[in-house]
Amino acid sequence: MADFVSEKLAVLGGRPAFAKPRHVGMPNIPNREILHARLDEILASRRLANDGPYVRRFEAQLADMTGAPHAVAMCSAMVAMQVLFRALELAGEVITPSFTFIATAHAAAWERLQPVFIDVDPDTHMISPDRIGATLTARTQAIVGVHLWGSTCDVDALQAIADKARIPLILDAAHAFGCTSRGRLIGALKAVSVLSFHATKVVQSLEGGAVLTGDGDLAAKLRLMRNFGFQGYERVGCLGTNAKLNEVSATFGIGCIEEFESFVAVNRRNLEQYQSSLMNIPGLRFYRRDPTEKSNCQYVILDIDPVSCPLMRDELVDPLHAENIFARKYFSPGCHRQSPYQDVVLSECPTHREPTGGAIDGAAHGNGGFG
Ligand code: T4K
Repeated sequence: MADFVSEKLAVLGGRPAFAKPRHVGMPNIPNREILHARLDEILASRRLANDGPYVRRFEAQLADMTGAPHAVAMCSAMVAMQVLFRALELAGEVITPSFTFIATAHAAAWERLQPVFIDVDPDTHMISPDRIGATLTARTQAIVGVHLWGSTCDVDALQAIADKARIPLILDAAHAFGCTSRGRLIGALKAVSVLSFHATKVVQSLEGGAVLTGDGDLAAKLRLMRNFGFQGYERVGCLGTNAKLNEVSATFGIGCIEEFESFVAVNRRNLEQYQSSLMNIPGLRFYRRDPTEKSNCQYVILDIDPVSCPLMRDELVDPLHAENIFARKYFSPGCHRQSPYQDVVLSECPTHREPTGGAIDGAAHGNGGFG
């Protein structure tokens, strides 16, 4: 609830509704006593990094919670995607949605892969498999689908296209810890998935990520590559990098997994409260999640209808900021309009326009939206 409700909006000189800034993406902090005890243990053991016991425990929990045969923890989702692209020896183009966090495109481009951007479905905000069409060519090396807002994209349709083209399907699952696709946990899918444990995610390890896969050989290769390619103490078996997760980060991740259900319950309660409070405002539409799927309810997403809403997204966000409610315009502008990708044509989107939706939330967050 607001600390204070002024007759005059803050943007017009009134007192802000909240005395302190309410940020989108404020981190979930697991039980402090347990966290402190584990940090003491780490400090006493002096085992801080390099595949230590907490990283292994975190990986076992991840596999268990996501249904993945193998979970390989890394220092961030973006780096995990880069290492994965290397491990799969991709060279050429990858098909991916433009409406995603820039890391999806950057991970490909950093590995000298050309992102080919596809427009998204205005209702789901996620990649439309039926738009892939002619963008799939002999140069296409993989499809990189993106799950958003605690919902999953149309994995089965994407997998069918990838299988037919004999290319891998990779899923950017940064937002999808604990979510299902047609009732299946994301780690149990054929596609390789990449999670993020950035501080703003429902399960956070300060910074962190992981690859989930059913392919034991791929998992073994990723483990080598994340640690400079070392096989044992001396021998370097392949090109590698430093993509390791450290022990302190792993303890945060472990604590968040232990409290995952209660974090989701808070997200759900917040979401329901926003919905019941704002649902009658003309022109605001809440993002619809499939009620038959499990969702972490991590983001509260609003689309703005330009016809029935008197204010557009950008006109709404500024007054909210003045009230100390730091709603965000994720992800605006789209990747294809950011400097590194401006020359890349957004495929098959004659109707594409800049997003006009908005996210309103001080606790859990996000935004999408199309005019
Ligand atoms: N794929 C997708 C679909 C993603 O959304 C992301 C990341 C990735 C891949 C890549 O994952 P990582 O490589 O990061 O593991 C944030 C996060 O930095 C980013 O991880 C996340 N997605 C993205 C959606 O959001 P910004 O630019 O919004 O971050 P920032 O610093 O503005 O933080 C957001 C808000 O959270 C702030 O208003 C304040 C609050 N905050 C943030 C931090 C870090 C806190 O209260 N405490 C904190 O410690 O990107």
